[in-house]
Amino acid sequence: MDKESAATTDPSSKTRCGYVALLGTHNVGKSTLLNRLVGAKVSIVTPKVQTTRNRVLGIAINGGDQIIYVDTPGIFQPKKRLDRAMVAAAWDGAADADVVVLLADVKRGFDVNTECIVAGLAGRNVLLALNKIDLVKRETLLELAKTFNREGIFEETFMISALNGDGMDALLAAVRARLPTGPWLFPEDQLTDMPQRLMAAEVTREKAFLQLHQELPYAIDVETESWIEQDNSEVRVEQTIYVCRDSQKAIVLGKGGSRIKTIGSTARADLEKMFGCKLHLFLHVKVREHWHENRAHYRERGLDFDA
Ligand SMILES: Nc1nc2c(ncn2[C@@H]2O[C@H](COP(=O)(O)OP(=O)(O)OP(=O)(O)O)[C@@H](O)[C@H]2O)c(=O)[nH]1
Ligand SMILES: [Mg+2]
Repeated sequence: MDKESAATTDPSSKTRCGYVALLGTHNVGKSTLLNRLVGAKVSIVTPKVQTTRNRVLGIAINGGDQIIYVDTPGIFQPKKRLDRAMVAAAWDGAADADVVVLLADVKRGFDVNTECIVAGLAGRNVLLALNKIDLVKRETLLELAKTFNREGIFEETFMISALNGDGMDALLAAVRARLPTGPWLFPEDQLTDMPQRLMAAEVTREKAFLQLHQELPYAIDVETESWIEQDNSEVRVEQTIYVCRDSQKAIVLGKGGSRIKTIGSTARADLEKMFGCKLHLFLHVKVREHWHENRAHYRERGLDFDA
């Protein structure tokens, strides 16, 4: 995190500013929570596991404090290179943070991945956020809170629904109280540090994830090849969806190009909202057999190829 070069407010002010890592296994709602706390779509969300592949910053201002949330990839037992890099990025996010919030899905409870994360957080002060409370009864929640708190590492427990916003005020107050005093590290209107080309690629990957099934979402990657701002203030964006095999290319295209058309139109609608301009999106599908083994892919996303 480039704290040195980031813009600051008056250093004599009494504001608070710090990094808050959102940690948890996959699919517990970390990205949904980040978007809710920031009040805008910054990180992509799907019902599929391993949606977030790299660290995503979401910056919010609350009552004069600047809170820099760090969304992280879900932590699990990694096997492949990309999985290892994702899990390493998640732990890096926690290492640098002033506050760590561990998220858990109340439907899944204290599963083996969460157990490993708790072990890895030994010695840290951690806030526990039991998420998706809209899905279970209150009695179940109290039992679950007891189970988690046997671990003895949680300073406070919060029952939240990142989806409908329940429990946000209490969580936010606890987070703010733990931030160090100091000047803001980012300009007031900045929501993330993610370059817009990568953000646009992420949105298209989200739409592709939603359209594809089984293993296919994990075989794709999206790159923004060009982003051209035209004289009429419209933007022309060219992106490539990479797949590992020819057979996958046919599935991404769909019958008569129907699937790629849906991916393109849904991505364009989101991108126009996010960037506040009319946008022309051109999608291509190409086979790049070994993109998982491409060092540049990892570098561009701040991932460690050798993790
Ligand atoms: N019912 C309910 N669903 C939720 C809630 N929060 C998140 N979800 C859903 O859970 C799924 C996963 O949400 P994400 O925010 O992508 O989860 P994540 O932890 O970022 O997942 P990874 O990036 O894969 O690690 C999505 O379908 C969300 O809509 C919640 O409070 N209630
Ligand atoms: Mg996520």
